[in-house]
Parts: sequence; structure tokens; C-alpha cells
Amino acid sequence: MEITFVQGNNWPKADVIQWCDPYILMKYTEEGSSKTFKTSVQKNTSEPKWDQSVEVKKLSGELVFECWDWDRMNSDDLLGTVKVPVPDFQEPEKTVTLVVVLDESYKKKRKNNNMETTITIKFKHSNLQTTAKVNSLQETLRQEEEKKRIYLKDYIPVLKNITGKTNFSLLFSSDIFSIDPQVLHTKIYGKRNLMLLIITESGCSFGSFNEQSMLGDAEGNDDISKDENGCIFSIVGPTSDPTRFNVKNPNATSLCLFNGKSQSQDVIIGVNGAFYIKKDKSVYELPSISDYYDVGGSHSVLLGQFYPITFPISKFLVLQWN
Ligand SMILES: [Ca+2]
Ligand SMILES: [Ca+2]
Repeated sequence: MEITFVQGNNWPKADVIQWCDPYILMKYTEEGSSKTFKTSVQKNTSEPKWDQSVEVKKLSGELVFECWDWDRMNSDDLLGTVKVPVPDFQEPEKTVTLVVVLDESYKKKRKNNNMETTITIKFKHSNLQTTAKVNSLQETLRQEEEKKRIYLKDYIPVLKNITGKTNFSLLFSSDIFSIDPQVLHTKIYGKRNLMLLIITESGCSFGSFNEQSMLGDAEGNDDISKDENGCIFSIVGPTSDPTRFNVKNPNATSLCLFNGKSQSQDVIIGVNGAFYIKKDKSVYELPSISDYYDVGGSHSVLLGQFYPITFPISKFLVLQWN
């Protein structure tokens, strides 16, 4: 796991002339041994920003964060402490803001005494840990699949028509997983006959279908770069009836899973030229859709409005058909 010390807020005055020189000393147990990690010192501030990370393995017990003021002439001042159990979470990363239990003598020395003194810490699993966590949810996913078969009851005949296939299994559901590149990679990489299915809060439902499997590129993105039978479709949307729109140029990259480095940071997965899904569970349609897909004109066929308008997603599912 990677632990990142992001920032502190509303740290108390701890120096005579200047304010405070914050650093954090983290005490933890790694593979059974006691360890410490010290952040850099931020000078003369109540709002330190560290953005500093440490890699830790097999933590146990609790994490102790001691909040200190560095002093040039005297020994440093311990301002307060916060203790938390080693976090257990399924999503790839989790950011928490912890309230520091301040020493009595510093409680009246904050710029804003109505607000707590806090530290913000980000915990991030390594990719391998994320994969293991996601795979351990197989039973949950099986139950979710049963629920989604009921939920999709009215759609299934249409989806069969679009794919020409007869049955599906559920690989991903935004109701149990976060929309994250590593989680999606674990579930869909190398698999054929993938369908993205999006249902927006405004009631549109649409998606994509590809027969080919994803390949990785040098930048860590996964895509399907050639699929003659690739399509997007609308079930409920601006077009009146469920419609399949075929790809115009099978050589153009279609389904694409972004690693978060290229593209904008918040685009996670999408279909080139058609639509993209963001980490914040929203989706948008691209004006270039008519260049890539046989949509018979340039009007929006999925959502009714083009980017930069984004639509909150109610459900995002990935199905594998056979
Ligand atoms: Ca001091
Ligand atoms: Ca100081």
C-alpha cells in the first residue's frame, strides 16, 4: 500500500514570531516490526501541503500520526496525535481527513477555533492488491448479476438483437465497484464480446458492443483498435426506437480504457468518437460521433446534447455476451 500525506488544515500557532512549521511522524507496524516515517517540514504555515508518499507492506495494528512543529533552536513541539486502525477498503484508493486530537495548550491557538485541526491522508493499494480485492468479490458479483438480470428484463431482447448473441454474464457494475481503470482492467482486459451499458439519471440508456478483445499499448491504455462488427447503440434516447449504429471505419480505435495519464485525468473508459465515462460517474457524448459511426447526420443520438454537457450516470455495467 502507498500512503500519501496530502495536507494539513488549521494547524495551531506554535512559534513566538512565526506560525508553525508542520511535519507528521507516522508510527506503524510493518511485517510485525515497529517503523516510523517522517514527512518533510513545511515552513511557517497553518495549511501545510506535503504531497509526499511512502510505500508500506503488510501493516497491522494501528497507524499513529503525530503532528509536530519543527523548531530551529529548541526541541520540536508535539501539537497533537491521531490514531486510526489500518484501513481496509476495496476500491483502489481512499482519501480520508482525520481530526487531530490537539494538546490542550494548542486548542485556543488556531486561526479558526471553530474548526478542527486536520490531516488528509490518501491510502492506495498496489495494482496487485486491487486485483486481489476485486477478484475476492466474485460472490458479490454473482448476486449482483442476478439482480441485474431482473433489472434489465425489458432490455434483454433488444440487447440480444444488437449483439446477435443469446446470453450474458456481468463483469462490472457501478453498484458494487468504483469506476476505476485498475478495477476495469482486472475485469475486462483480454475478454471478447464486451458490452458497455450506461443508464443515465435522466433516463437515457445506450452503450457499445465489440467482438474483439482489448490490447494494451505502450502508455498503459487498453483498447480495441480494429473491430469490423463494433457498434454503439441507443435503447432509450433522442432517437425514438432502439437503434444500432455501426462503426464507419473498423481501423479506428473503438473501446478504450484509459490509465489516467494520457487524456484528461478523469476520463476512465469510453468509445472513441462516441462517448466517454468519467470517474465522477458522469458521461458525455462527442460531437465527432457522425465521423466514426453511421448515425445518419450530426445530431446527438445518445444523450440529446454534446460535450461539454455531462450527464450523471445511474448505472454503468459491463456485460460479456456469448
Ligand atoms: Ca515552536
Ligand atoms: Ca517552529
